[in-house]
Amino acid sequence: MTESASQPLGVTYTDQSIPHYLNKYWAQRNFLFSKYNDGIWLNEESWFSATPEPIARSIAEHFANACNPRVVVDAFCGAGGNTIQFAQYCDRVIAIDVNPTTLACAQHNAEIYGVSDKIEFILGDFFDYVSHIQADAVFLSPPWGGPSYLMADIYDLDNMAPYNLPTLLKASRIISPNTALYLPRNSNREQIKSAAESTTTNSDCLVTYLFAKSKCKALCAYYGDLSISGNIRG
Ligand code: MGP
Repeated sequence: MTESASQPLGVTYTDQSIPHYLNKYWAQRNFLFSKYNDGIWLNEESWFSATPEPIARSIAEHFANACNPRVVVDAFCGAGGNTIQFAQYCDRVIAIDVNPTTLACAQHNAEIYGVSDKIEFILGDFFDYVSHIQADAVFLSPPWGGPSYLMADIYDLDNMAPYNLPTLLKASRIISPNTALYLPRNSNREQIKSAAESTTTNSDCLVTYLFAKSKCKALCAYYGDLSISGNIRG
């Protein structure tokens, strides 16, 4: 197990201590992080928003194949599932999270995967940093307003809280048009498409549905050069 400076409260669990409402995520712990048993830290809110590792890897591979970015921003890095995978494919990842416990989890987990030297961790609000960051591509896995997103047949991205799709895209494009969003699988595709049309450089967008163990978990909306699916990594 990798030792980190100090372990925050409530980031390690057992069969007995996992809160009942997180049981389904606990059952998938080695699927969320294949190195879970090496001492991965996850605070309560990270359990339900972590990207399953095979999906995080496929997104990082898509970034590499589509535009081979040198520097990637992970704007809502959570416990680091996506950051760790991006770090395997690019030179540097800028990983941002507003919650100090969540960011401590991401730092610790990156150490377990042996990629922490490629990551710059920032404790803060992504929106405060957009004018100060230089990067080739941006990945956003924002809050979806909790697990209730599945109550609607079609999820309204204009009402996603606390940040809706237009707000997120407007901010990320200050850094780069090469932007991807990890969104609910029932997201309104018309809204994803019309958001692409609001950019002046490239109105294309690519939507991929992300499956794990034969079940659709989420979708990824790719804009800018990331919307080009056929590029081969140079
Ligand atoms: P889920 O709500 O557990 O759905 O989310 P499902 O399909 O009912 O799960 P099942 O396996 O029990 O069938 C599925 C995946 O969506 C999670 O593993 C996360 O990767 C992602 N996800 C879920 N939520 C609520 C969020 C969120 O708020 N933000 C982000 N970025 N991802 C989320």
